[in-house]
Amino acid sequence: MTDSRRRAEISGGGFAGLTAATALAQRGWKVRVHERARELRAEGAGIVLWNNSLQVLDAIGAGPDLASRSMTPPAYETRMNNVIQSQETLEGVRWRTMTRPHLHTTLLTAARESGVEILAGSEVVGATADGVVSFSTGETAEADLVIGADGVGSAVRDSLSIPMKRERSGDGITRFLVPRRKAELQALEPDTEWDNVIDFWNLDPRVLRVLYTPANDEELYIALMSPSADADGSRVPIDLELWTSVFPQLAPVLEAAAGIQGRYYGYQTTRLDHWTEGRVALIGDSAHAMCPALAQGAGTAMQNAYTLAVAAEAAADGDMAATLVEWERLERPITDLAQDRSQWYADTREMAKGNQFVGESIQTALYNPTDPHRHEVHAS
Ligand code: FAD
Ligand code: 5PR
Repeated sequence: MTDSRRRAEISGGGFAGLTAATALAQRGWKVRVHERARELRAEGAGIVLWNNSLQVLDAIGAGPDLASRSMTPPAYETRMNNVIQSQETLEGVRWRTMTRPHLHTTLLTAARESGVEILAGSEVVGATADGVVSFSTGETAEADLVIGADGVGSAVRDSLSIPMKRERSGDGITRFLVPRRKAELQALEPDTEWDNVIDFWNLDPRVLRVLYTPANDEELYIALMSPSADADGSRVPIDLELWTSVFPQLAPVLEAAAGIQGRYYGYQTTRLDHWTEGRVALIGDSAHAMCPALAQGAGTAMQNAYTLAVAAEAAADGDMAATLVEWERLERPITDLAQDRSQWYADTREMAKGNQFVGESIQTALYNPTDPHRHEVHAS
């Protein structure tokens, strides 16, 4: 008997690719994920997810696994020159912190349990609008839907020659996972709630910032930001003397970070003229890389992965291209908003004033991509 299931070929086994793969497989599709790296693992340190992506994790059945090793800190605190500007308790807003390896493992498990075939060491070199993917081996495959989830340097995107605008910021960041060392931190600053996320900003006389994010009981995610023009501030491994002179209360965890090589990432935003081309759709950083200010790069990647799977499932035979165009029309504005706000925060450093997650800056986080009625217009 021939396999009558619809087929999806996905380039990239990151957060976007694994989410789309799982959601499609759970809808009866035959799905292959091609990951260029030989090993399936997440690069990077920690991550914050909000309601929009937590809803997606629930919908694909990965909620309990994710919750088992992640946390919701009591507050999101902002300090400027060590003076508390705000402690946002984010009442009624779902958010969680975790390590990147934990999120990646959670998604890998969900994908495998849903029957997704994951091929490590498989590099995609391009795709065509009619659904043919080609690989570095010279082989090709045909699919009803091709997904480019291959990150900011996307080969699928580049092969389609979609016009793209890239905006680079002057700031960047080096990220680490280190032990919590909560007792030592408490000894240095007893009045501080060390379970909070604490965004330590210093603007004067020198721009240096540490974003302190507990990821679970044992692991701490710290991100050290400086302008790329500051050679000492952006050096890796970090200049321990410089960082502890500005943030003495973080000495125990900065010492741990200094023992790790680290890598400095410059912020960038990429905007595409369009996200789809025939049977090909782009999601995640390949379509909409953004500055990390609102912590929505992975969140919007997973959100768009999920809504894409739902839309593709509903597409009639021969109608995939039009379905994808309509999917982009409906889903893109809420991602564009997160990109614009993140770029604005990165450019202005307005987050240093506190109350970071209000108004338009919290809208994407509150979005529920699994609500079938989310696009209905209510006449009032
Ligand atoms: P990627 O994670 O880049 O995955 C792409 C995958 O495709 C990789 O595994 C890669 O190896 C593979 N690949 C690439 N090319 C090919 C090819 N040709 N063939 C096959 N496979 C290929 N987001 C949040 O939501 N919350 C945060 O707190 C947050 N913090 C951040 C902090 C920093 C400093 C930065 C830089 C980003 C942050 N982000 C955050 C953003 C987030 O990391 C990205 O948006 C997210 O990882 C994008 O996922 P993706 O799956 O689209 O791409
Ligand atoms: N939020 C998070 C983050 O990792 C960063 C930023 C905001 C969770 C940077 O790494 O503003 O740069 C930011």
